[in-house]
Amino acid sequence: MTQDLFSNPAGPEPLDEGVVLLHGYALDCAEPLMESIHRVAEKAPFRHMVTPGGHAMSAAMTCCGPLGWVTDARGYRYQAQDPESGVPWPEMPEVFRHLAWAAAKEAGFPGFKPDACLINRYGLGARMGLHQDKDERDFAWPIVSVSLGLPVVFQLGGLRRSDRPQRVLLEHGDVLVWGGPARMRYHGVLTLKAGAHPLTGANRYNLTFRKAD
Ligand code: MD3
Ligand code: FE
Repeated sequence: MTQDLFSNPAGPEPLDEGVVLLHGYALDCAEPLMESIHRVAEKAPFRHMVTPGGHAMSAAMTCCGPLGWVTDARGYRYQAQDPESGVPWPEMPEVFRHLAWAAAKEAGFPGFKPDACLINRYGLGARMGLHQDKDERDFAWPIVSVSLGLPVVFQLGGLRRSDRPQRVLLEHGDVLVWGGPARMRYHGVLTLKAGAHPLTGANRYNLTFRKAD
């Protein structure tokens, strides 16, 4: 293993070309973020979406903002309505928008105004296999990710699926900005282990902010 799992000095840390780790950047707003997640989920409940291949995802998902990412038998896409209700996704909470904007600026992407936030909830045993995020229109914008609750081992692969992934521990409050040459890298998360977090219980939440359109 080339990556040290347990040392993360404070401040922006370039993990690799185009990847900026802001360790603990969301700690100060973790409580409002969690309250906002719960408020979004009252309107657009977490659900296990089904891949085009017919498999239910182990992470539960919901979205907020003008666009939401969905998967079903027809494929992957962004759309303005929650397919479960037919109504627009909940508005992106101000604390979300501000965090994404500030983190992107810190990482060298001023002016980031995401139009989609995908919220993933991982319970015991949930994982996400290696994939690329390529359903967005303009890959010049970064993706900003925010980890809350239980830690998980993240896999940072390369530009080809066959590239051996590096392992990075993602912890409560970590914010990562994936831009430039990192934008199209394969990535995933290993199986969530049992645990208890004061804010999230047995879960890990991940927010990913995207400019989809
Ligand atoms: C690297 N989520 O929602 S966040 C996803 O922890 C997703 O829920 C994971 O992958 C999670 O699509 C990982 C970190 C992340 C997000 C987007 C990336 C890493 C990325 C896009 C390009 C490269
Ligand atoms: Fe992804």
